[in-house]
Amino acid sequence: MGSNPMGLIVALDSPDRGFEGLVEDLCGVVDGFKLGLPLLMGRGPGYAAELRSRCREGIWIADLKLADIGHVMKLTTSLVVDHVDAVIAHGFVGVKGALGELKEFLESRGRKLIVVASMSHPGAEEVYDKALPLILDAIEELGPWGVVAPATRPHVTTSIRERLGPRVAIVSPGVGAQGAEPGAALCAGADYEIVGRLIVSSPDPRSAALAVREAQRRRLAS
Ligand code: 3DU
Repeated sequence: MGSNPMGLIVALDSPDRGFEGLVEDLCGVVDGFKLGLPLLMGRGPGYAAELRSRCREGIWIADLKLADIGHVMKLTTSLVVDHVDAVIAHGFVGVKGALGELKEFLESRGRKLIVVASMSHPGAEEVYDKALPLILDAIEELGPWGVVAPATRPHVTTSIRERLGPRVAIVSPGVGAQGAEPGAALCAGADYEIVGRLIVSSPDPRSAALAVREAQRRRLAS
């Protein structure tokens, strides 16, 4: 990866607001959009198609945070697979009968799998970090397009990059509302930073996104 050293993906989560205008404003300014479960459940999976019709550029990700047997993960994914480029699933469910089946399904539809390797909230230290070596074993065996790694704990992101090498895409949430500075995860080895509230809750999301980009650039240059 590393083809876009300043990747920025915007997280759209709230089920209570329409994001059509925001997507149009940010189209071409950011590298993609991540649609959260509250939004997809509240508005319905077809809302992904509605939003995407407002911006044909960038990567569109359904953040379903799947954690089930392969059969059920495929059923869930089938509701949005035509409208997005990639789907996020948890890594701890393992490959056999779970992520392996999901990956095969997604690839048969020309879509990408992104697997959570670790998370950005403080509780990730309680379980996720302890299980990280096992989760990375599963990810190595699986070979997904991308993984999720925390911007809030850049040393974890760096260790994931070192272990998995340059070919996997690392997407990194936790910038802004969760405390990480723009650019911190990119410096730690991520390809894309995921930013939600810092941008979508701003009165001027386009200016906020441009400010994040500028902060990423400065941080990478320092
Ligand atoms: O904190 P923000 O508003 O920037 O949103 C972060 C987004 O990233 C949100 O959609 C959340 O579901 C997702 N995410 C994490 O915050 C932490 C993770 O470990 C994985 C995904």
